[in-house]
Amino acid sequence: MIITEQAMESQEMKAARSYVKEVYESVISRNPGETEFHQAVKEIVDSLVPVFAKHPQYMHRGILESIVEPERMITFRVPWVDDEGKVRVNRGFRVQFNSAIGPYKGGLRFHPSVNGGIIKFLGFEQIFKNSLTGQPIGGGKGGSDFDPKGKSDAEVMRFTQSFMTELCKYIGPDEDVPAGDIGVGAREIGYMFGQYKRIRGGHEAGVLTGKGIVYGGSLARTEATGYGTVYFVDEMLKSKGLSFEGSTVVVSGSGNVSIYAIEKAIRMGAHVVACSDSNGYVYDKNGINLATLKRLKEIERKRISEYVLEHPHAEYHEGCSGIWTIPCDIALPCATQNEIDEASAKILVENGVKAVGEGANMPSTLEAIDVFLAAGVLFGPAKAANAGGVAVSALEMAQNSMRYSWTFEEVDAKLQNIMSTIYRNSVKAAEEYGHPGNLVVGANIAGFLRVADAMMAQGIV
Ligand code: NDP
Ligand code: 2IT
Repeated sequence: MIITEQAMESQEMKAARSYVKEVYESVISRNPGETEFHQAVKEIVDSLVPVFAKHPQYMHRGILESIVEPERMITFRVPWVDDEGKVRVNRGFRVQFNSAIGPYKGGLRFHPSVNGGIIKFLGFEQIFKNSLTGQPIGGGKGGSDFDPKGKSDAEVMRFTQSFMTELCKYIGPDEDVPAGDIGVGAREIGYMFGQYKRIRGGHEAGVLTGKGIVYGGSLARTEATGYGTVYFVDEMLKSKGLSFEGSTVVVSGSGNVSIYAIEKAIRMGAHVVACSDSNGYVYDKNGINLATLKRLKEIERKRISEYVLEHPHAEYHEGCSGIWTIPCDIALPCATQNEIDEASAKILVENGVKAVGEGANMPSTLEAIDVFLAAGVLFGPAKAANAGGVAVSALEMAQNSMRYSWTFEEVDAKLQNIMSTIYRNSVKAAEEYGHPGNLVVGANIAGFLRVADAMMAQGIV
């Protein structure tokens, strides 16, 4: 019997689909209740079906069942004493997910919602994101359910010192290199670096990234994630003859990623009309005043509602999801996971959104992504669009190793180059594997292949 090429292909696709389904079902049963982790795995495995069909050797070697299992998951107690003298106990986490292409690398998140499933979703995504940057960094993530809001500087210092007293046993410039994420910025990194140095001795600058410039930080790391997201979206826009110039932009959040996405979008000629925090959002039809925003959030650590006290023509609305009802050309979700659900995605599409760039990690639900892709919206998935932060972290590690620092312009030029390479590689992988224009599939595949090849080369470890 002659088997046609098409029938052959569909048989291979069938085998790949059933392999992926089996691994996904085992992830659900082995990690009960970790819904965000399940969601992150689902997005990846669905994208990888054509890869396993084309390269069955990855299936035979069990790459997928290996990659969904962290190499190591560390959980620890973080006791500290608050300003009233009361003992508080938080939980600390570090997931060392995959070291096939380099030392574990990924941020630390301090937020009351942090649990093992959240850290695993973030660490899992980080494997593919870090691979996409083209740099030698593996995937890791960590954090704590500590809530920095409303805490004094002294309390934050005592907590971070206690956190690092335990974490320092597991990290190092060639082993695992943490950085910031939600609730962890320059202040927290500074205290953690000080404690690490005190315990371990020596000045191992490359153990953390996002450090202050005066003690080994990289210029442009603060700006990198937000700028990188805008550079990535600009690449998507250019492919359709569009640009930021004159466009209306909505950016959720008002933290590190949001502030610098807003700054770069404004510099590219956009009109950024809204931003938010976890209490509500501000709509300023004249354009968000960046100087006010930076002062309120970076210096005074105040709520976004205070913006309207200084700009009374602007509107403040309680609640987060309302921000997506504001008509815009470009939406940049830069706050947190699952902030755009199916209903919000539909409203954005009805209002004519042309591009969505994910500055946050997994800000769109799987259903929301389907809405954007079906409507032909240019969609920049998180792993690709927000990879600029970790990419510049890797440049910070490189500078620390060289005991040398590049200028802001040099780092920014490297960042732009990395973002356009990620864009091109994602476009190419999407085309090669039968999903032209789908950057979710393209980024997942391009990120996966490098890690899978490294795992194949290194044997069953
Ligand atoms: P920040 O802590 O600086 O800012 C977070 C912002 O998001 C704040 O405005 C915060 O509001 C808001 N936010 C946080 N949690 C929620 C929530 N549950 N609901 C609504 N709003 C919320 O963090 P970053 O800017 O660093 O991080 C933002 C996102 O970007 C995260 O998804 C992070 O994982 C991702 N990311 C960060 C990178 C980095 O380099 N920092 C790199 C790549 C991705 P509030 O102050 O009220 O809590
Ligand atoms: O999600 C991320 O990529 C980050 N929080 C940045 C990680 C890093 O190591 O710079």
